[in-house]
Amino acid sequence: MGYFEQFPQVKYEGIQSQNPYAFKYYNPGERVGDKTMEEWLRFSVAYWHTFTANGEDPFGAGTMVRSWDHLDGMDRAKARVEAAFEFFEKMQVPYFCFHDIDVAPEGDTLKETFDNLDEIVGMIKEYMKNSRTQLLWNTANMFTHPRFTHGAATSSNADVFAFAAAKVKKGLEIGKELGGQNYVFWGGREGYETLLNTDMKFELDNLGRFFHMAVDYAKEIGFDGQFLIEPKPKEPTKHQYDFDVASGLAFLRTYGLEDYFKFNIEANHATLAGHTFEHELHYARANGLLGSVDANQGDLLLGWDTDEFPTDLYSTTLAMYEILKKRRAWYRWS
Ligand SMILES: [Mn+2]
Repeated sequence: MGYFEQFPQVKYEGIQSQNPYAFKYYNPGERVGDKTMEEWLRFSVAYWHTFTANGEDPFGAGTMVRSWDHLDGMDRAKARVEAAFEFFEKMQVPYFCFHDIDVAPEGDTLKETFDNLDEIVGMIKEYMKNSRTQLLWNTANMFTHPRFTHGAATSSNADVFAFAAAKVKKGLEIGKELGGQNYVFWGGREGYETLLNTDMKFELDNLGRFFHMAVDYAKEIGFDGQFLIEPKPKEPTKHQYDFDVASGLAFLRTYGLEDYFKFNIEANHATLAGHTFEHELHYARANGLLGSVDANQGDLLLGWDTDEFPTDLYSTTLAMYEILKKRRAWYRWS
């Protein structure tokens, strides 16, 4: 039995279509210049928003009702994989992405957590054999558990640094196992609230060391996915070290990492930094470091990260312009 049996496969039907389960503008096979829309856009489903997060906010409980909620632990994780690949098939989406704890529950120990991950990753790998959907990127969640309250690679606690390193090591192995095209580092709680108890230089040095260890390990195991930094200026910490593309670029150059990383630009993170989405895309592109895009939008009247679907046509058009300009193919087309 499927989770989305009542829904047909979503196909392009054009702007005249009244079918709510049809693409009105996105026609995957339609050529724009010398690429198809699908090749330009490379859509990816985010596992946490779509299958794992329950919609809770600081004021109240979750609001999302999933048909696998009655299950617990590994049973729920396995049901999510089944639902996810059914959804990918219905949407004909070429990519997906996930944090480690989106797909498998944490155990009481790191070993138990990794055993859970191994089992679920094995299941995902099996499903991928019969699916066109590939892994755009995976990442390690290093911000939800209380141990990360003061950061991961920039934590003041050496045990936390080691724990985070183990999670990234595992994440790189999973990326290799599933053929991930990128590996993402979002800062999470890599930042601070007050300088009175923060040794900023020491924390940044540790972050630089951490990334070098990740680069070295990727080389060691032959993982050739692109490393991406996803800048965000604040939330959850007041001052996040990867504030925007400019500060991220300065960090990478300071620590000799600029050859190993590109940027994953998120629209809502750009606006939280006081930039437009296209500014961040352009800054990354101008430096040859535009890697991937989290094409959401925020709400300027709220001022926090709302991760909404992009509906602002002006912003979306300018963002797409930057993406088209990035590709050499566009110049032939123009
Ligand atoms: Mn966000």
